[in-house]
Amino acid sequence: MPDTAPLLDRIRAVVGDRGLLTEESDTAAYTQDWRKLYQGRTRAVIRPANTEELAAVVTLCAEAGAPIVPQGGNTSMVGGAVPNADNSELVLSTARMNRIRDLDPVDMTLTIEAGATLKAAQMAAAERGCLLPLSIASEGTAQIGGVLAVNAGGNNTVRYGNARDLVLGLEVVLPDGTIWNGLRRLRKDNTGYCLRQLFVGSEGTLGIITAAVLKLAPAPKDVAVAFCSLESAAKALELFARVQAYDAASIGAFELMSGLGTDFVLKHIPNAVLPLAEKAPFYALVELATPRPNGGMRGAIEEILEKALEDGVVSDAAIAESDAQRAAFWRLREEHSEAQKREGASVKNDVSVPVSKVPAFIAKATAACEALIPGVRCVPFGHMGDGNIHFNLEQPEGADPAWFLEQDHAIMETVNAVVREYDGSFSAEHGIGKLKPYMMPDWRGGAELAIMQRIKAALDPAGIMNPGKVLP
Ligand code: 2HG
Ligand code: ZN
Repeated sequence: MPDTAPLLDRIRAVVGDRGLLTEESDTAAYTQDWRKLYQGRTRAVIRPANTEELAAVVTLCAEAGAPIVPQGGNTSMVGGAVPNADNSELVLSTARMNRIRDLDPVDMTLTIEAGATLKAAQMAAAERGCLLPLSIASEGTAQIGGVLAVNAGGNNTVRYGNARDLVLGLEVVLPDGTIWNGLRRLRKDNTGYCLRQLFVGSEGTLGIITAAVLKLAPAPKDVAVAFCSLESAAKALELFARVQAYDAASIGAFELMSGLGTDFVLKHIPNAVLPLAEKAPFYALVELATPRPNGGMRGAIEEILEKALEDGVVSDAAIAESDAQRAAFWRLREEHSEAQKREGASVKNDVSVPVSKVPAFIAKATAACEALIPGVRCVPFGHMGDGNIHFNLEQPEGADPAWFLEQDHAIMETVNAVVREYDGSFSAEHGIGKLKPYMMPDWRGGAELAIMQRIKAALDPAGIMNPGKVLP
């Protein structure tokens, strides 16, 4: 990268002192990912206050040929938002662009800027009696722009789809600084190529999402949550099939947890308590929800579980009696990543298979990983209702964390071989980022990767937008 001082002066003139961080103590939080897999360096973190400022900054960077790494809440699991270690990339943070521009409870739409956290967006929707039906463990920190850029999935995909399915309109700044205002809130709009879906899932490699129109749903008024123990993942599938047959439209979430992963939560997370008398090899968190008041969710879940207990599908179950208990059940699920981090080094496999293949996949992948690394601790958990399992591996007890992390490619290859057997995907909801581009030719090679490369070349010919991410 050429001398950046003149460029940074020009950028300062656009965003002011408040919008430019250059001291290493200030930029440190932006240069390392949540998992601490990558330590980057940057000369500056730019924090524009609005779309016009952001576009002006991108224009200046494009003129200078300066590579940009867009960043939201920096919660990527695949290093998607951190700069390289060679100090050649500038970080462009959307954090200050966090306004809610509009919420229309009749259109059921929320128009919101990229830097708002997902939690803030959910709360804005709830205040007006609506639901933003996207929920992920990092929602307090993750920002809308990043959530859309990576097409996050999370807990409610089984019912509402992924982030992609909630996007009606987008505003995007392209790699040359052009602002594309596609903030339409239409349910029907067949007008050529669907550009918004091109940017959703592009992980900041084609442009920077600055605002979006999101589709809302009616807020649930009757919710029932159960925490169930199960002898095996196969029993969890049987339970899922029963809930689906009973009332598929009411399933809000169906989450799977392993006994070991839950033990880590109980060990590391303060005040975490198992709501059941005995531990089990697997647990499922089942949420039923309806916008109808007194919609019978409690009765439904009781009926399903009574029969499932009778038939030996479920070993035990607790139904939340209050909002606080419901939150406590969810916490046991949502703290899985944090607990694994505290337990030691872990290698993550964010994969998906057809829902019906989840138990077979878990069994095979567990056997394969245990054969590869004796003593490794498999921690499968996640969104069973949509087939997305986080097949994470915790280092063997007492092993050197650095040594374990060096095995990451071998581990991912082993798991991916099983994923392939079941026609699954090597990246379900976390994206490709910096961690997985090398897998792309193998999984998406041929015409698919060639199309992606042509799109990238057309929109970002100089390759300044999030270089080294997604594409090999
Ligand atoms: C979750 O479902 C997140 O909690 C993180 O997607 C999963 O830590 C992980 O691998
Ligand atoms: Zn997940």
